[in-house]
Amino acid sequence: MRVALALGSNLGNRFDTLQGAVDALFDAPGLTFVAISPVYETDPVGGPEQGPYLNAVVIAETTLEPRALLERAQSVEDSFGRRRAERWGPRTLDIDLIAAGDHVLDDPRLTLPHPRAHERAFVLVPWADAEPGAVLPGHGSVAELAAASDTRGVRRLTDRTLQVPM
Ligand code: A4P
Ligand code: MG
Repeated sequence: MRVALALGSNLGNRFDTLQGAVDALFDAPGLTFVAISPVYETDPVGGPEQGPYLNAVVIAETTLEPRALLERAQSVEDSFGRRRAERWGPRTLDIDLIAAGDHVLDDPRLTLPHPRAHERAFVLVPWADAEPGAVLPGHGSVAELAAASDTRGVRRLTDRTLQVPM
């Protein structure tokens, strides 16, 4: 099954956190790397006043069930000191499961596709870079959604790229 994971950080050493998260995600069986996007610096969307994020999207193939993958993502968040204090508040690391094959789930603990992905340039733009032919179930072409989204607060980092996990 093909999965898209969105990574975000706006506290601490944001770039090193994203790289560490990518490495940690693939540092266990069941997940095979496919592609990674450039890193974008993005204006915060929603929540309290907070600093800019770095965001990226990673594409993988997996044999894991979506819930098991979410658990892995959350344990990586925890290992980077994630505190769940305030919804949409600043965080060292957020890993969202954006889509998992054509799974549609309506459980608050795991909603698939991610309920806000289709309207968020900080997800759509890097996703379209990493997987130009991607389709967001229920919404269509990710590249078209990205092109139609408000990208004013989304700036590509030109001097640094994430390393592919070993
Ligand atoms: N959950 C349900 N579905 C999913 C899913 N598909 N992927 C549940 C991940 N988690 C999912 O998440 C809250 C609960 O959502 C989890 O317990 C999980 O079971 P959380 O990570 O603890 O809290 P959160 O991230 O603050 O909440 P939420 O609703 O996921 O926030 P969003 O919508 O992800 O927004 N602005 C910029 N520029 N860049 C960002 O990355 N991120 C957010 C977070 C807001 N603004 C941002 C960014
Ligand atoms: Mg989250």
